[in-house]
Amino acid sequence: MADHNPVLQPNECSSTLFQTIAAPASVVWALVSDFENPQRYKPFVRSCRIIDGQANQVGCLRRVDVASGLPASYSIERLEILDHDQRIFGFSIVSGDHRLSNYRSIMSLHPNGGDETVVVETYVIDAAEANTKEETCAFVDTIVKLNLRTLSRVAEDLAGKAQQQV
Ligand code: A8S
Repeated sequence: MADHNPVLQPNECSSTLFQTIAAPASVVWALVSDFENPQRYKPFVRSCRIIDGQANQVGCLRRVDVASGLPASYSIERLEILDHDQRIFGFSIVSGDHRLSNYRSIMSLHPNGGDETVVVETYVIDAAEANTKEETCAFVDTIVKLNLRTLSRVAEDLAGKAQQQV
């Protein structure tokens, strides 16, 4: 089971977001589990490369460069969990020129019958210095919601295309 109820330290905040996608879990999982290519569904990601370890092996590190105009330009992230059987994916942010401190996220996929998938994503983060927990979570929520909505659109596109080939 993915842990969507983390125990929080006093300086941490957390949020859980849900997205229903009209595509099979296998299609959504192919996108989510591709640690090397977050740009497939994260609209702010400009490019990404593995900088340590073997791609898609737990413990490997990726460098993510993000679009200009954001309060940061890059992020170094570690693959923490990759469970293909239960479809659970987790990563943490270990450094970068942003203000997100001690960020980690876990995502699980749940087939919903009728070829639908429910994605549940929970993140935990330290409240940014000079910001309240609410402000920190509001900022991150905006990014994660946009990622999940884009994931939905891309997966539904792929599923639609797959169907046309039958
Ligand atoms: C994710 C989640 C987040 C990514 C944030 C929160 C980020 O890529 C962006 C802006 C920032 O200020 C921080 O699943 C950082 O990717 C879009 C560069 C890390």
